[in-house]
Amino acid sequence: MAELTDVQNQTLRDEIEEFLERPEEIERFVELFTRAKPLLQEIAAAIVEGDDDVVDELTARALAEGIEAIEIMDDGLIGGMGIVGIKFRENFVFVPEVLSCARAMRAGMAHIEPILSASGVEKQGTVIMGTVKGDLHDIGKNLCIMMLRGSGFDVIDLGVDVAEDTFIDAVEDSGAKVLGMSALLTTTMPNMGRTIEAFIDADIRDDVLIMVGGAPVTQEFSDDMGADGYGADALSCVAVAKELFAAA
Ligand code: B12
Repeated sequence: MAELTDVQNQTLRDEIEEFLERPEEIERFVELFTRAKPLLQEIAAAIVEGDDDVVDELTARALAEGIEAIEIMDDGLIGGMGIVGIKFRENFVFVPEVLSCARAMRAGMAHIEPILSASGVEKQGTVIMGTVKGDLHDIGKNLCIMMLRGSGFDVIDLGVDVAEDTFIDAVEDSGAKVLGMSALLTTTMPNMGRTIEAFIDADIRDDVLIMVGGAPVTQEFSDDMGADGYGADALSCVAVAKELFAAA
């Protein structure tokens, strides 16, 4: 098992030591950052510090050095955001700081997206994606969209705080066969179920297959509300979309 001293990056070592308390979370981040390449550790540290200029520069450098876009995303960008999430949960940082970190994350994603999208894979169909009503979290949804586009899907991004009717209009207007909903708040998760009910009420539930995701969402919750698929991360979002298209 890796030890905290095995993490090369001083900022990340300090962050783990000062802010992480749960043994399983300490272990997870120590493992992740011990394995992550030094440059990706620097990217994670810059995300934690909310420094978008540094994330911008280092992500470009990592790509220029030949590091895979997915590896930069997982070990650098998502790794750093994971620490931010814990600090936010434990009230060590507040909304303004998290917004800076989210801006830094976007600066990195801006380099990754064109690469994933240009991978030249076979076209797969159209997916509609949106974060449900009342919810402004879009980092995870945007990562899913990047991965979907990179896997050959056309994606209609409805953005955040998307009302039931907007989802319905988008399906009717585009004829898309798959719809993905994201929610990050326990208070907005029920809006996924309400949206599914709105599709039933509009008599078009059979026209579209619906997948759901977001940190608090589980397979059980997805089954209970009558969704057709659930994915825990951006990779499984692509896998679920493929399965749903195969079943459509
Ligand atoms: C960044 C962030 C913010 C930013 C959002 C910026 C943005 N543009 O998104 C800001 C500062 C605006 C914010 C605001 C708030 N937030 Co906030 N936020 C977070 C934080 C730290 C990280 C979320 C994130 O981006 N994670 C990284 C991404 C990569 O992960 P992800 O979103 O889970 O997505 C992955 C998977 O879930 C999956 N996935 C996601 N969507 C989908 C969809 C489909 C179809 C599929 C298949 C898969 C899938 O794939 C993604 C990629 O792997 C979380 C903490 C956490 N641990 O989640 C809190 C958190 C979600 N926020 C929380 C809270 C409370 C709030 C506020 C209410 C705070 C406040 N007092 O104002 C507001 C609510 C605003 C609103 N109405 O939405 C709580 C929610 C608690 C709860 N039980 O509901 C959390 C958990 C923090 C905590 N307290 O622990 N937040």
